[in-house]
Amino acid sequence: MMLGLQGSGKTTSSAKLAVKLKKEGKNPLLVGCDVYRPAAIKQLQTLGSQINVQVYAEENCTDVQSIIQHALDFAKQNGNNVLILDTAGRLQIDTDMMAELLLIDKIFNPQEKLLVIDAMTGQESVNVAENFDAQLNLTGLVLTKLDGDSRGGSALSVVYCTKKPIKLTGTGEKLSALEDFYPDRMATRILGMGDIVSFVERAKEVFDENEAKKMQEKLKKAEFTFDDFLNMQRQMKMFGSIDQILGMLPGMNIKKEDRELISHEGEKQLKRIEVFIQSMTPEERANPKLMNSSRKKRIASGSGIPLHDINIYIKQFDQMRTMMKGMNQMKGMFGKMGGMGLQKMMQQMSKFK
Ligand SMILES: Nc1nc2c(ncn2[C@@H]2O[C@H](COP(=O)(O)OP(=O)(O)OP(=O)(O)O)[C@@H](O)[C@H]2O)c(=O)[nH]1
Ligand SMILES: [Mg+2]
Repeated sequence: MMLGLQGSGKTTSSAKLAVKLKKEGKNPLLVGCDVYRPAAIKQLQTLGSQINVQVYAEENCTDVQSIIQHALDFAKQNGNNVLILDTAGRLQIDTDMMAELLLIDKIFNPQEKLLVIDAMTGQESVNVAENFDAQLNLTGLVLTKLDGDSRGGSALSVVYCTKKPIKLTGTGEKLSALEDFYPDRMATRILGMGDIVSFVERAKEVFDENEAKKMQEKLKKAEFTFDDFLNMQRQMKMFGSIDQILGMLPGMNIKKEDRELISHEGEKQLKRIEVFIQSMTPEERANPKLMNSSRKKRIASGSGIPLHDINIYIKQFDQMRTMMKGMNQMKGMFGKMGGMGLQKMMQQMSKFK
């Protein structure tokens, strides 16, 4: 028995489930129990013919109980060994609807009572699931529309509150888009777009607040020096590799391989920049404006880095300084770690060539 709010994906998931069962060698029968929405039976019949699965429905009959009884009789004669009951949805859980479902449950005692939840619904689905479970004692959950933008974080709360497993997931409108539930994939999905919680926790561990405030002031006034850059880089290193940092930031959406490449290149460049800065005198490090051509030449021969690259580093350092000054969201970067601020900074840093 497929249950759920209106539009959650019951009918689609019923058809998907039929496809899955058929593949497993069963002979499913789809039963149209949505007798309220005029087009519901037609929808089920269309889906059934697409997947070559029989549909039992009675047009002009609103007695769901008798429809199911007839469907059972039909199945027995016809050799169907699984019935999938596509029930009607409602905008909110209403008592009439629940009474009807309770009756079906009592009379036919379905082996599976699956609540279909739209992943986009968010935390409201917790209330819905608790309500359904309290009345019907669900056997499992189906989480649909995981192909959308939603991360499906509500799955955690729903499972936690009902203690019922997610048995299937819907990952598209196509009737093949039904998957078993893989907890690790769900966890990666929930965390994968950026584990901002770990990110902030890590930041709190690593960055010194006083240091952060000083740095913030400097950034605001564009007093950021090469020394500060080195300092920042050291703190960054304590924070983790560029790869780890990128992995924790939300919305980066970079593939793991690419992240490793960026990280590898980025770290190589950062090491080179460190050598470059360490070849400067303390005065030069504290005052980037001192960098004239004879000083640059001296640093080039001292560090073994070509003058051309040194010019680029200095130019990019200046750009970064200007950018940082304008970056209002950098507020408390090392204290509160404004994620976007750091993200932009990392991008800028990885541009060093
Ligand atoms: N992208 C995407 N769309 C889905 C998925 N499952 C269902 N849909 C779409 O969601 C809409 C509603 O799906 P239905 O299966 O009709 O939902 P329902 O729960 O039967 O709706 P009612 O019978 O009106 O309560 C349809 O346009 C489906 O194509 C899914 O996993 N991914
Ligand atoms: Mg439906």
